[in-house]
Parts: sequence; C-alpha cells; structure tokens
Amino acid sequence: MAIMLPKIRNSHGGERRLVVVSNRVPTFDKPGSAEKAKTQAVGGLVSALHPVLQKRGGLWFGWSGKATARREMAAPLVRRLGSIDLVTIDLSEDEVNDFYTEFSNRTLWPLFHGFPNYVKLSSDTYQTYRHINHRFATTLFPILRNGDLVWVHDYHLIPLGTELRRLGWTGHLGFFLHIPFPQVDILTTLPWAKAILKNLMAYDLLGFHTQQYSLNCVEAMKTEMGGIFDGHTYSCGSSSVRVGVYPIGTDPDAFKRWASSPEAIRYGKQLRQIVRGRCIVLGVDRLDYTKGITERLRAFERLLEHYPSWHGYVSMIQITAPSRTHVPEYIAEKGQVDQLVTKINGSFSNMDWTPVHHLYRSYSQEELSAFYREADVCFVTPLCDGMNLVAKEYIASQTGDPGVLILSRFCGAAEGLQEAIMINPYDIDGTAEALKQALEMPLGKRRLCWQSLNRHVHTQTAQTWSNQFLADLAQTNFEVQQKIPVGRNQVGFGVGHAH
Ligand code: ADQ
Repeated sequence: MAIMLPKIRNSHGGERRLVVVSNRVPTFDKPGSAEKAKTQAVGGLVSALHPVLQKRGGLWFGWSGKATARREMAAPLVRRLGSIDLVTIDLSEDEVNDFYTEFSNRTLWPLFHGFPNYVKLSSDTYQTYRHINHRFATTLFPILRNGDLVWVHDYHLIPLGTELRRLGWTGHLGFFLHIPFPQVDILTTLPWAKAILKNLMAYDLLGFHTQQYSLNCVEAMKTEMGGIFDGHTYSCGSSSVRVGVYPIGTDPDAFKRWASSPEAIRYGKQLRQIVRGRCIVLGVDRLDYTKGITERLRAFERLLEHYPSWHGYVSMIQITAPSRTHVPEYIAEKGQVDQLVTKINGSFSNMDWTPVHHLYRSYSQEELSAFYREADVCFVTPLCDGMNLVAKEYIASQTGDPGVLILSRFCGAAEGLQEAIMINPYDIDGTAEALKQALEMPLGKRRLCWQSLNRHVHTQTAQTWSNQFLADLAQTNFEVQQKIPVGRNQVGFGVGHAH
C-alpha cells in the first residue's frame, strides 16, 4: 500500500528527517474537551515528544488509538500538524486487547515496574505483540527514506527494530525506554526475556532515563547472552549496540509562560476561592497503580490524624487522568482511590472544608500549569516511575513565592531533583511528616530549594534529551556498521546493520 506524504522541509533545513514511532500518536483534539478526555493520549511520552517534533518537524507514526470492528487492516491515516506528518493505523478490537491491554499493559508494564504479582503470562498475547510489531514495520518501512533517523519509543515496540531490519532497513535506528528496566532476576521471570533482549540488539542505540536502568539492561544481556560491555557499547558475537543515559525533561519555558499568563492567574484566583485560601497540596497523575496515589492519600489522612491543628487549613487536590480504563488492575485502583477519598472526606470534612478534591479528568498543560502555580506542595509519590515529568512541570511553573516538591526516591527524577523533600512512599508516617515539613517550610528555604531545582529543570529539558539522543544516534549507525556484517548474526535473527 503506497502512502502519499506531502513534502515537508523540516525547520533544520538539511538535517536528516526524524521519524518517531510510538504506540500512540496524539489526536490533538481541542484541549479540555470531553472528546479529548476519552481519546487523547495523556502521558509523559507525548508531553516530551510533542515539543521536540514541533520544533524540528518530521514524521510521527503509531496507532490511532481506535479499535475497529473489522479484522482486516484499514488504510493508514495521514494528517499534517504544522511541520509534523502524523501517520496512524487502526487495530482491531482483538488486537487492541491482546497487544495493548494484555501483553503491553498487563505483562510488560507490571514486570518492568517490579510488580511481579500483577504480571499475566500468555503465549497467545505474546504472539499478537510480535504480530502487531510486524504490522507496524510493514506499514512504516515503505515510507522511510534514506538518511532518516528512526527513533522507536517504549516497551510496546521492542521487536519493531528486528522487524524493520528483516525488511531491509539498514539506516539509523534508535530505541528509548520510558519506563524502568528491571533487574535481571525480575526480567527473567518472563518466558520471552531472552527474545526481548535479542530484539534490543537490532537497534544502533538504546536510551534509558538513568544509569541504573541502563546497567540493569546490560547486566541482563550479559547474563542471558554472554558478551561484553565497554562502558558505551555492548557486543555479543558480531552484533553490537550502544547504550546511553538520556534523562528526559519538560519544556520549562512553556510551563513558565503558561503559568504567568493572565488566564492562569485568573484561574489560580478562582482556585484559591474554591479552597477558601487554604494551603493546596497537589497530586497530578495518570491513574496508575505505580504512581502511589493510594499511599499519598493515606499519608494525607495520617497528617490529619496526627496534626488536628491542620484541620481546615489544608486541602488536597488530586487530578487523575483516566488511563487504561479497561484493564482490571486499573479499574480496581480507581475503586480504591474513590473509597479512600470518600473515607477521608467522611471522617474530616465539615460544612466549609472539604479535605480532598478528586478531579478525575485530563486537563491541557496550560490548565495544569495554573494548578501547579497555585499549589503550595506538589506531592509526587510513585512506587516506581521511569522519570516522572509532573515533578519537573511543577518546578517550572513556580513564580516568586515557590511551593515545595515532595518526591519519591523511587522515580528517575529523584536522581536529578535532589533538593526536593525525598520520601519513601511505602512509609506512610514518614511521608505524613514530610508533608508537614513542606507545609511549614519558610519562604527563604523554599526559594533556595526551588532555585536549585529550577536550574536542573532548565538544564535537562525535553529538547536537550532529544538533541543528545539524536546526536548520538546520528553517529552510532556508522560506528556499528564497522562491527556488524550484513546477514544473520550470532544472537539468532536475520539482522543486517550495514547500509
Ligand atoms: P507517565 O507514566 O505518563 O510517563 P509522567 O512522566 O509523570 O508519567 O508524565 C505524565 C504526563 O501526563 C505529564 O506531562 C502530565 O502533565 C500529564 N498528565 C498527568 N495527569 C494529567 C491530567 N490529569 N491531565 C492532563 N495531563 C496530565 C511515562 C513514564 C514516566 C516518564 C515519561 C516520560 O511512565 O516515568 O517520565 O513516560 O518518559
């Protein structure tokens, strides 16, 4: 099937075209609309990639988010958004279930986040996962051009590189994992762990948020396949892959601008009126059991139990974007969050004070920046999280009277945001104490902490993340070409890295 794409010159003139592949491609519906709440892909990957593609231009390929009743493949949809070509394919309902709901979100997601009890194993869903990656590759391959930089994102698409190589793609091919990479003993509870590791070898460059995740990956490769790592490149037989650390960031200038806009200031005043001038503790997440939302609510409850002097003086606003709403574990998590909110409000509220406001919906980033700006404390408590962009967005949105960031030690962001109040989200008492400390922190100390956090957020941005990854990717295909002959390589699949 031939896909006709309009000619686009990217804003960098002669630079190679960037081709981003991710499971979901955003729909870019009107912000805040009911339709957006249903179909828009809210999440860190889209938040980080959109500004990058907006600035550079290129092609964004992935699933439309739609499940069609028909089994056969509909023609890919091509749309233009500024300098971005969006090319999407639909999946059938069965495919969405097996590829997305089951293997991606009930097998790989809990496994990679270290929740082995949540992991569901099925060779049928694994086969569909392979099959959909093949489908992505056969649709994408004909629209690739010589010289493209192909950048594949996240756990849904690990085998895509192998499939593209099999079809004959010899150009630059990089992979970035947005979630943690587990330790080898957890990874190898997956019957297809070795196949997953072999698939990673098809790429020229593998990127991770932290040093620890990259080391976990290399360790797993060495354990399962042998080979050596020289600190930059892992080699096994005649096949090599470069491994790097690229901590993702946000677009801090955009958040600063949005947070200072007249709309955000007006909205912030309304927000203060709603909570009647009380301190605001803010949580913002996709609804996900890895984000520690119930632990956070328990810590807030513990604060109110231990410190009655705070009754009536603090309200928590929890903004939770609906996510993976058909997955049973997420339905259960939503039930637990609702129950806890009801319990806390039932126990503590009075006629003019509601301790917890739970807003179960998505907001545009402009709207979120107004919440961030007003919040006295941002309460970021994941049990395990690749990076966590909310923490960075909060810091970027602060103005002259900055709030305090409470941050779980179990997220990638903890590596860089050292001046946050660091907590162990499993320790409810300790987290409640940290919350009290944050609420009582004097302005001078808040300013000092924020200045240092803000420097970090401006140093590690979405732009620096992508620039560094793409600069390394542009070099790496050449280096790897020296080492790898065309044809079947040692780890057992037909992959030719040469041009
Ligand atoms: P996520 O798990 O989605 O991302 P995170 O990094 O916090 O987690 O990003 C969430 C994004 O969604 C933020 O940009 C936030 O503004 C937005 N968002 C959250 N709640 C929202 C709401 N109610 N309405 C609108 N927008 C909302 C994955 C990994 C992370 C990693 C990112 C980027 O799980 O660990 O940081 O990718 O690599």
